[in-house]
Amino acid sequence: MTKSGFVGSDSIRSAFSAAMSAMYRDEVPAYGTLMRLVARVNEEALASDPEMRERLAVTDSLDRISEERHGAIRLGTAQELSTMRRVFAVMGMQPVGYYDLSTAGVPVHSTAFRPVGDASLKINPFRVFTSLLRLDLIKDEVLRNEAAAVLSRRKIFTDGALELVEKAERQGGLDGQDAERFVREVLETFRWHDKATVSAEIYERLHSAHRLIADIVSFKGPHINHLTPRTLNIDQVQERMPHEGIVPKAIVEGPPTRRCPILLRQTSFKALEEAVLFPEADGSWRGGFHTARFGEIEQRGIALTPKGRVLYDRLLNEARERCRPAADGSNASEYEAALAEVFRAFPDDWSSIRKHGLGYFSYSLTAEGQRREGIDMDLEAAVEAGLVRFDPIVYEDFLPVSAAGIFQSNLGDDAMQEFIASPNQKMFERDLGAIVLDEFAHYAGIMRASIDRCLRHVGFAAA
Ligand code: OOG
Ligand code: NI
Repeated sequence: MTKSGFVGSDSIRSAFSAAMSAMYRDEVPAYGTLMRLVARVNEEALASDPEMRERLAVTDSLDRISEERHGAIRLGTAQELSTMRRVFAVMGMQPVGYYDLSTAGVPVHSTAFRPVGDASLKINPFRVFTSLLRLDLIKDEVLRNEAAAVLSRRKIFTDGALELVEKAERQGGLDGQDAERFVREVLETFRWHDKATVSAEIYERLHSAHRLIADIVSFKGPHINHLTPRTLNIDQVQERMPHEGIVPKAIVEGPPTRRCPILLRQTSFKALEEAVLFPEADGSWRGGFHTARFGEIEQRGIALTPKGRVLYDRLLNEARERCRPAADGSNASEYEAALAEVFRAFPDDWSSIRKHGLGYFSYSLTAEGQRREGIDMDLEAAVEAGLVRFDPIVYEDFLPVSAAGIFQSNLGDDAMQEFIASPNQKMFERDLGAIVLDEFAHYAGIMRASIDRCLRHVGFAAA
């Protein structure tokens, strides 16, 4: 509770992510199975690596290590997106980054709503990858207009949720009772509805334009389509999923296994086919199926600078040119080998990563550095002398190629489709009603602030 009597936005976010997790485990039992596997693998990883255990005990809460880190939704209209921005703001989540997925054959563009401050991330890092349908990429004009008409009629937020968002904005926060109600009301927007709002015939047409379009347009709201806990050993979970009766996607997205983890590695179990009902003209319901919901896991590494990211992108492209991963997993080990080999060109010790300017680090005084005062040394010399240490800053965002891989494998493996690449951040920001935060500038700012703190305390000459 803050001084004003309002509940802190970090607490509201924590309550929301816990409520969402409970709802999703209930709705998608395979997700509960994945959560249990992740918790087991994390326990084993901590038990077998006391050094990691010690390190994580300092920086993270060990008892919440296996909790969700992110989820994802797909929205249909600008109005839905801008209202969602206001909803997330109440929970201390800001739009960070712009992701164009049209290049990868997915007709959406996206941002991630997430906490940005270090303290907030520590309390609860939950974020939501949020995509907006690009109706402008649907070629068939009749279908495009039909989809727009269906979307314009739906209301994805409850009246209670809208009322509480306005109240939070007006007052600058919510008291305990309102916060509790807010979480309950907002959760409704993310709930699964097994009754479609369009006929089976329209669903089929949307589906053949793109499966994602059918998923976004045909239902009452933007059901949460996956949640993603953190794993300490993603390769282990990937390997063990089949023993638990869940089918993993063909490959782990992102960089290969390394000593010094970079960016983000993710994998998922494939989306389930679920029974749904379509309304008929005579008021009855017709049975059918829809595939949308899955479970994912993630393991994060250091945030890369633009220079590091260019190298990462180049190497990833090179690996994919050597071996394009097939959706059925038939060449998965060949792809993994190509990836590992190509990524040898990316330095794999923290010191080299730092010296080459490839990653963002947080600098702090060592115990020895704290004892000494007013040392006339630049930052590099102080690092050399053991007065200043550097720790990797964790990447908290997403990767478009990986996201496309996650989308694709959960849309069905025949869904690959070509769109003309057309990033349109301006249009996205207009629809969002705000500008997205630039992730690189954000990490650079964290690094800069940590350097300034060092310089202030010890009075080093300018770095
Ligand atoms: C979002 C896929 C992207 C990730 O982890 O990269 C994503 C979606 O399928 O809606 O969540
Ligand atoms: Ni995800």
